[in-house]
Amino acid sequence: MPSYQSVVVLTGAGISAESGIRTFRASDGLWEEHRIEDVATPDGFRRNPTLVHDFYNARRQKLLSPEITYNAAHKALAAFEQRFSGQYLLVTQNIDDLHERAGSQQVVHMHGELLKSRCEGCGEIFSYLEDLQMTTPCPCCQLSGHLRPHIVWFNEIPLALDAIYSALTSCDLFVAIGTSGNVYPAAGFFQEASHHGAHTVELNLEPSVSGSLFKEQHYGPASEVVPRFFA
Ligand code: BJW
Repeated sequence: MPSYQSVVVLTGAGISAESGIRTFRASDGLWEEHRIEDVATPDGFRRNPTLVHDFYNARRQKLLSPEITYNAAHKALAAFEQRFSGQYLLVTQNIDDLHERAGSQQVVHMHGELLKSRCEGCGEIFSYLEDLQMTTPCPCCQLSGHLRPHIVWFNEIPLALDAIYSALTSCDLFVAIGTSGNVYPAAGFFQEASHHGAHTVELNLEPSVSGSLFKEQHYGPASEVVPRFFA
């Protein structure tokens, strides 16, 4: 890899696919079994909070099960961060914690974190409570019925956008890994970086929606293409 001063990496569900976590839009993906508007929108949560809590509690159990571990792609990014002396930001759309488990330090979870909950009453964020239900009181303000997964649902504003756009405008390398490019604003990040002069690279199993617009592309499983690119 040529020398760069400032690198932004965006990851999506594809980087965790080989770790046993399902992606969203594949034929056997997560959205095949659920209506997005029921489990991943604020309106869906208002209509049926129990369904939404059950959906996320099941995914928490899966994430915490022994068979789920980080893979070579997560590890390669953590190793790159450790040896890279320039500016580096890892932005993930993923709500799992596999980047952190692999050793990544500077991770921005723009769509939230599965292992956290948030109180809609007082705004406090904390480690999720086992089998979170609407009757559980908030540990901070003691209000019941206000706890929700700390997840960015459709029509909600993603997290840390100021820091992300600031990094995008000053990076000279932007790499998107394992994301289909269907969900905004993340799907537009490569254009923002490119507009400010960055080299843009797509690493994915197959071309994403905007794959041909990246300046460089490498296709294959993340566990192979990511370690090769960041070697
Ligand atoms: C591999 C691999 C291997 C497989 N190796 N690769 C019309 C109506 C309503 C809203 C909108 C609208 N038009 C636009 C919007 C906005 C909306 C949006 O983009 N909708 C589109 C669907 C059209 N976006 C929002 O609502 C966002 N908020 C927003 O826009 O706020 C307004 C605002 C923004 C900015 C400034 C000011 C205001 C919020 C979006 C929240 C997304 N949330 C989810 C759910 C999270 C919770 C959960 O997990 O349950 O986030 S949706 C889901 O998609 C999840 C993901 O992070 C996200 C992206 O998916 P990803 O990662 O790309 O996964 P896949 O499955 O799509 O792709 C996997 C890829 O991996 C594929 O390419 C495979 O080939 C590849 N792959 N195996 C390498 N082994």
